[in-house]
Amino acid sequence: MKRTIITIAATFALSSAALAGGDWKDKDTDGNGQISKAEHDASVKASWTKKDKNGDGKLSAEEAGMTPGADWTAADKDGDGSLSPDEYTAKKAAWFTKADTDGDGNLSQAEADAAKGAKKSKM
Ligand SMILES: [Ca+2]
Ligand SMILES: [Ca+2]
Ligand SMILES: [Ca+2]
Repeated sequence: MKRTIITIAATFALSSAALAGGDWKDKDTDGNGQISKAEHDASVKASWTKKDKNGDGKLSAEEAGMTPGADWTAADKDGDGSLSPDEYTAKKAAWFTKADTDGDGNLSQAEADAAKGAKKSKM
C-alpha cells in the first residue's frame, strides 16, 4: 500500500515538473498574460479528461492528485469517495476565486504563484 502511494506521488511530481514550463501558456489561450475564469474553466475540463485515467467519470483522490484529508473531504460533497465533474469543477472554481486576490476575474501569474505558494510553501 505504502509503495503504491510513493509510486503515485513520484508520477505526479514528474508530470507537474513536465507541465511547469508550458502550463501557463496552455491555459492563457488568448495570450494576454492573465488567466480568465473562462480560460481556467476550459483548462479544468481538459485536465478532467486527462486525470480520469480509468474513465469511470469520477476522480479518485489519487487521480485528482490529492491526499485524502480535510481538503478532499470538503471537495467530495456527497461523500462517495470520489469527485464527480461538478465536485471537481466547484473545487477548482473556489480555488480560482480565492487566488484572484484583486477580484478582477482574471488570474495574473503573480496571483497564481502566490496561491500555489501558499498551498505548497515549497520552493
Ligand atoms: Ca488570458
Ligand atoms: Ca463525490
Ligand atoms: Ca486578478
